[in-house]
Amino acid sequence: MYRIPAIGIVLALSATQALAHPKLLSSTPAEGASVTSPAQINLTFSEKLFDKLSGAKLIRADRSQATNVAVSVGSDGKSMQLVPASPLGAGSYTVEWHGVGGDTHRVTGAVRFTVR
Ligand SMILES: [Cu+2]
Repeated sequence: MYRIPAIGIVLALSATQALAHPKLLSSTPAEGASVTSPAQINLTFSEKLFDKLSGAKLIRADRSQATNVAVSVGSDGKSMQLVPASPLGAGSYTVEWHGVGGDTHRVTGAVRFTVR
């Protein structure tokens, strides 16, 4: 009877953990926060992102997209910044982000906040 060597299982598990797909660790503003108009929005991830395959949109309460927002992945690959060209007016916003990390999975998520 063929047996899978234990060392093979250990290597397979550690490879999986090293390439876990990116998770959002934190954001500024935080999920659900009510803030004064932010100069920029920052997202921090658990894994490096490929900047060409990653990005975000800022969506207003009426589902329109705020188009005057510059989106970039930080030089460390683990953060994303959205910088509005002009101050955000009062209301509800959703950051809809997507990212591709080392395991090549496309991961998406959203952060909601309110400008008061
Ligand atoms: Cu993954």
